[in-house]
Amino acid sequence: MSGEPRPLHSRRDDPQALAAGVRRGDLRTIARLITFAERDEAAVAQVMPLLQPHTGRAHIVGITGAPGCGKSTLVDQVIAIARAATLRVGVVAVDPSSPFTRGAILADRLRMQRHSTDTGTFIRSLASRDELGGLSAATWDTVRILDAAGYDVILIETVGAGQLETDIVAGAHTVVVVAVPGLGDSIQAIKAGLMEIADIFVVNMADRPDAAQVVNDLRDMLRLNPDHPTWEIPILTTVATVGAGLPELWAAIERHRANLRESGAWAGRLKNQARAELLKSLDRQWHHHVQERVAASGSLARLAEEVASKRLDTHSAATLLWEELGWKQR
Ligand SMILES: Nc1nc2c(ncn2[C@@H]2O[C@H](COP(=O)(O)OP(=O)(O)OP(=O)(O)O)[C@@H](O)[C@H]2O)c(=O)[nH]1
Ligand SMILES: [Mg+2]
Repeated sequence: MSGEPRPLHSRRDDPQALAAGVRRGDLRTIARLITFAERDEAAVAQVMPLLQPHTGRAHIVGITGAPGCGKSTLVDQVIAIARAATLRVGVVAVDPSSPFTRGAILADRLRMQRHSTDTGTFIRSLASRDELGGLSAATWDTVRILDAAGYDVILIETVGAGQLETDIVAGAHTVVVVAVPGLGDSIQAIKAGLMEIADIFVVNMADRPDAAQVVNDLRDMLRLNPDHPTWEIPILTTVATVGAGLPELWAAIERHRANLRESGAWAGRLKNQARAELLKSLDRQWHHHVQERVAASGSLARLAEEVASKRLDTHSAATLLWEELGWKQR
């Protein structure tokens, strides 16, 4: 990730052509642009302004929960239901450790590859990470690309393991948090950050013992925190492997969408997400700028030498470097 814009590779990478391809729903172009987003390539910064006016239509649904709780299996089932309702579905699986299991989806993807005009389902995994918010930026660029391409529903699957993943999914319109029985204290098993962002709870693997206990624990927990004036958070049970409870989950997702529209909260979610994203983007640009300036100044080696030979401490050296680069102290 250098600060220098990379050259565009070919005519196909012309921003206008890329944007037009995405708008047409051309799968190769969509895939290509997402790859650019993953690599933080200059082309993305040139294409996104062209796509932005065409975003805002899709219902963005986050599905999160502990590793192996059945997120991908649920996503598979949700895709099937949405497709049956003739909706087009985009899926962004962030850092997935297990593959989509459903043969039908694989078949769908093969079919789509053969008929590149079939834009019914688009599934993309993002596995890259960087602590400056690169994963989040790539995820949301991907969401926006799929939104501009006309996908009606965009599902983001993230493992609810850390703050990074929680932040990513918190910007979705509708957040589905998945719990499962058999992980000991069921509430403890759901990370605190996830509890707060859930719009819908799903207790998956309801074919296992103790699913009812998890439901009860969640219900008690919600009773203790009743601060959702316009939306009563449902607790649903599913057996994702056989699709049990899936129509009810889909109905709840649709109900939540209608609720956001009616309450006026629809745009608010994305505004919060945009604000967080903007700060991260600023951080990254600033970071690259500082790196470049430091590399160009030549002072780093000299000051490091001073620190190594104990003539300076790191804090004072950083302050000197900061001043040498012409910046004022805070
Ligand atoms: N018994 C039972 N097994 C399930 C159910 N849902 C999913 N599984 C199984 O649980 C395993 C994990 O399912 P995934 O859908 O890959 O779970 P995931 O949450 O996407 O996993 P990661 O992406 O690795 O975090 C698979 O073997 C599924 O077949 C369910 O309702 N009941
Ligand atoms: Mg998965």
